[in-house]
Amino acid sequence: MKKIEKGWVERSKVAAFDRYEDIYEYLGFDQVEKILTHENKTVLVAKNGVTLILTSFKAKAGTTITRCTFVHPLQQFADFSYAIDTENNSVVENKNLKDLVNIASGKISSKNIEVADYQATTTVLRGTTDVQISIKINENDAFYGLGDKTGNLNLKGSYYSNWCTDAFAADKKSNELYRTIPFFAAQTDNGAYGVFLDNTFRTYFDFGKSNTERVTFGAEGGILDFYLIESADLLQVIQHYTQLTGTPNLPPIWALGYHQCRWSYYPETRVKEVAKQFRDLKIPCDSLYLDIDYMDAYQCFTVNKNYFPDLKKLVADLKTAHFETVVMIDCGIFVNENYNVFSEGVKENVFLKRGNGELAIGPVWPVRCVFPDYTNPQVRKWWANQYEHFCKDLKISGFWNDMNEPAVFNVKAMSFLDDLQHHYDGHPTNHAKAHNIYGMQMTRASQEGMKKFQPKKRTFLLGRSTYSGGQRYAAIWTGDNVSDWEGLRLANLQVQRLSASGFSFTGSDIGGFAGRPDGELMVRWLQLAIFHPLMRVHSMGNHADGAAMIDEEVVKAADAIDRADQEPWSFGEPHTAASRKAIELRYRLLPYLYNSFYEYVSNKMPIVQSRFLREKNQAQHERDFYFGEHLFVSPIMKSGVKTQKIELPEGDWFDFYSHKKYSGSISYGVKNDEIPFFVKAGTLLPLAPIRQHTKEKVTTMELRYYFGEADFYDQIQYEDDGETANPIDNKSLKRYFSIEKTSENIVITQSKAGFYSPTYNEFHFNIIGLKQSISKIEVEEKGEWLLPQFRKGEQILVSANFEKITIYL
Ligand code: MIG
Repeated sequence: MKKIEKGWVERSKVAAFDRYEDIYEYLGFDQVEKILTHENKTVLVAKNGVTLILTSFKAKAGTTITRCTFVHPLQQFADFSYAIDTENNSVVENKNLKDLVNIASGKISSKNIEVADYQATTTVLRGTTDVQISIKINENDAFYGLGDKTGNLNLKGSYYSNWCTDAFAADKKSNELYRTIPFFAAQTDNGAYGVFLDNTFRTYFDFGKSNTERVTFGAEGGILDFYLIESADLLQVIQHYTQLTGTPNLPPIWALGYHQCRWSYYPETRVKEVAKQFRDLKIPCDSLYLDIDYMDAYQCFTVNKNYFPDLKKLVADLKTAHFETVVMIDCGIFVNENYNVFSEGVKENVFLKRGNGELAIGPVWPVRCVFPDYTNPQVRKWWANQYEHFCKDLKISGFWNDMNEPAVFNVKAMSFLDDLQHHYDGHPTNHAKAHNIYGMQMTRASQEGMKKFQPKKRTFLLGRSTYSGGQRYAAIWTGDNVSDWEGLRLANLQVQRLSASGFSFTGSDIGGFAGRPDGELMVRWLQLAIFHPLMRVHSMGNHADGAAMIDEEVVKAADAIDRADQEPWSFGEPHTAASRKAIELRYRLLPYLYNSFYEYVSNKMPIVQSRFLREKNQAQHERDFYFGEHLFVSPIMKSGVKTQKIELPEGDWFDFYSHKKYSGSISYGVKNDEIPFFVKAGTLLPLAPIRQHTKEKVTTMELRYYFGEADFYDQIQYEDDGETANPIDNKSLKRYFSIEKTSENIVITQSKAGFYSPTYNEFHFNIIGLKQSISKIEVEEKGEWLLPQFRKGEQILVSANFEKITIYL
């Protein structure tokens, strides 16, 4: 709840001749006088003119999605949203929703929740300044979501606001961070619900902090427009939210490999050296990054010819060595008449202006920058075209959009103030409304460019600032974190929380951005990141003093920073070997991760899943999480841990390394070069061979069956070539496995759909954890019978086209 500023006086208390700084008026919602239905909408008008529009969205059985839009009499309502994935979600149901609302009190009551106390504050001088509403909290309710916040996973008792901010070195007390994801989900005794407040002004959420009885949420302007998702199941709520706001296309498979970044690798000899070291030391890696120093004087879409005399050749050479190159593109454009992006942009009128018509100029990397208005479709097109040379000629395969909050140096506000004018896709407005979607629209424009100039290939774009729905356009890294154990803990929390907020393709700067980890922390961070869909090492490197541009505090911190390297071999043995082992494991798990990504794209299933998503009342468990449906990860979060107490979820779990079966509460003996993780009994786990990069052909895949006691399991495994844009049915393959168990045998059946032929023809098949002895194994392939030799604990080679494996007990 926003505090009313001093000097504001309620209008009803003011006599006609008194003068105050500003006076305000509250508008509530009660005494409904009129109810109409109009094109799938139920419209309720209160006596004071405040109107509530209710719309129902199609959802799976057992779930309801109700959009509640409150408009007060002075506001104009244009039904427009940047967040909603309109291509896939315009399925509105024809339902009369008037019974949800109590005519006298204006309360919206649904199955388990009551939404009440709508309030809009309008003032003479500033118009609508605040809209809010609240929901009753029950004793056991727990709250999750809100994207990237750094506090406890359960948001109960906390207050957060959203205003995209360049939050260098954020800690657990930080509030406004790089992203704005105004969505939360609640687990209640009777089920679950979610609220997505689709409002791009600064939004705020008070989860019972100022009033323990209520969660209050609102925005500092605009319309109170929210989606109420109700279901028996919390995971369903998250999936429906993700359905509403969309998912990205499948990434190129290389983007799920290991990425090496630093601020910055230059000149080109250094880049080549790093590439060579990866191959020489046999540490797998798929991509290398060029940070801002590759640009000529920080001018986007230019190249510093001293450092990179022939970038095209470098990119080609790296590609020959199977490294993809990813380069940084910022949004601040240098004010320089001799720089075509600036001069052309001025001609085309693409840059943001202030209310008085002046170009909005602010310092970022170049000391004077202007900023494209990405909320204008014409500007997005113009921006997309800037990528032509880099994509088509230089053949750069990935891009990285930074500073798009938009961050402005040297000013306390860290960004622009409200008076900047935005197109907002034909709904002109100022920066107060457009700030939070600026970064999202930048990545949208960049994505457009990449798709235009590499139409056949999948794109990879990494972004920093974004808004709900921004997951459609870019993968996200959590931002400038700190190289300490607390930074590792926050990385774990932030990725879990983003994942529960629609963003599965995320990761942190491994090892930390500011400061330097020691070898042990670096290894533990790499191990955690095996299970983060984006696995990228990044650090501030030798640019600590660049932080001087940000503020003095940071300069002090920077002085204390050791500026050494952060590549996986930079910490000496035994850390290099442990780092290699971690990255190798990532490559082994790629088929499983890829399938989990497919589940995310097709079924909106988050890839990293906090315990509370799968088990009720698990809010206290923050450390351990599920990775896809079948793996459970218990990362090491402290120095010198010898044993870790792990509360396994229900059922039997196999230790990935020792194959030992565990259940319940265990004390696990920890090794330096391993991260504890477990495979659920009943899982068929595909494992790729260790490769140095994803272009290396897989010729045999391992397939492990982790024996489970149930009579039946089934599982799907998705595959395709990992690079062709929009794979369609005949370019992909789905393997449907089912496993049936009787007292005499176990039968694993495979049927396939699609026409993609993988590069491998065989599975190394193995059974883990079967106590009984096996008398014989029969493998059936297209009507032929093969009888491989098999001894327990050994692998057998079976055709990847097998139709049936029968294991006789
Ligand atoms: O003000 O491009 O978060 O990843 O290395 C710093 C330099 C600007 C901030 C990004 C960071 C990147 C750095 N950038």
